[in-house]
Amino acid sequence: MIKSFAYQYSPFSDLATKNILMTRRHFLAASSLPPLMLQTTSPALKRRVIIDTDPGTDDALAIFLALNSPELEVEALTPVAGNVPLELTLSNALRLLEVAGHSHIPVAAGADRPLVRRLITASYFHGQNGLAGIQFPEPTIKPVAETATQLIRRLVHASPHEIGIIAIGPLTNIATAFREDPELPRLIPRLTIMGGSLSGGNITPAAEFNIYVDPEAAQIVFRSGVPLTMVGLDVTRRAMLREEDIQRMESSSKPEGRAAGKIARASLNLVRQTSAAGGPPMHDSLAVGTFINPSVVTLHDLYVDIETAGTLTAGETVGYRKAPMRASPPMANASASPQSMEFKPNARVALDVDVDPFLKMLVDRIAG
Ligand SMILES: [Ca+2]
Repeated sequence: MIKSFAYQYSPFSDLATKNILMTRRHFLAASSLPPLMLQTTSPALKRRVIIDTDPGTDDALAIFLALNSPELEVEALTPVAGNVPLELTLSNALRLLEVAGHSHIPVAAGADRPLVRRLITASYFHGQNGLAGIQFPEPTIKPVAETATQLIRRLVHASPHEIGIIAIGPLTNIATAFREDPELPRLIPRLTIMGGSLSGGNITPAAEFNIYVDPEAAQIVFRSGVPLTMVGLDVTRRAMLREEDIQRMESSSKPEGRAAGKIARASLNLVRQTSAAGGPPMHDSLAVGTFINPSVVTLHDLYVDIETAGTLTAGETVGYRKAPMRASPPMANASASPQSMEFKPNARVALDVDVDPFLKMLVDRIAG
């Protein structure tokens, strides 16, 4: 009863709408909590989660946030090629777990390239090593023998409807798992992604980086029917670390707090080399924050599909709020007539964010 309550609290859980096993006392207790008081949720209510990731400077802080959040039980990390090649995202994931004292969490190697495209990385923004050039010791722990998709499928099937996923890199691993195992999307209570944008991209005018790297994978995921929350640039580009946040992490008594401070300081310097103002955006951490407590953002039900054909726009997330839902006209030599689509929301999309409470949660938890 208690175990399932954590999901039932989430207003976006399938179970929530059914109120299965939820007592009136639980419901009233959950309803009356101010949103950020959920930080004190007892360990008995932990939600189990896999983090699919491409560390990545903001991935590092996102992973530290998850590991320091009493609401979450991190079951595994599944690195994927993205910000830097898999060789580095894999070793960085192992390094970050060691730094944070969570060496017991399994790490399973994922895809080393997108489904059908060449890998484009973002080392200009994450440093050649993916962690803004900060050197951490070589990891002593090793990846498990299973691949990322084998591990994801095994964990989800062993505990159907219990294990959520936070995906903060290109969606190659998740799409591959869904393709291998079409039943999987129905067994995952929530997939929260950092990715996409309804307000312009960051790697091209149209596309956000994670979706741009593997648009075909993103299309599989968005069309899969999995309960999906999209935390994209519309909100994440506004959640920038401030100088005082970085100083708090730098003076933390916790190893992962100080590691986060070093990465954030180096990221700030990289940001200053590439753009005019502001601090490092906490793209991935906001996806973790939203998974923990959706009230840090404002979510809207939309139908979102992924542009995969465009030569200038591949990876664009096209969001429909209402009819008419219509695709581009067919070519003159095609037999099909213009396609009208049924409006059926497939994603909860974050379109506004309460930045200060989110940053407070992030820094309080990481810095300790
Ligand atoms: Ca990432």
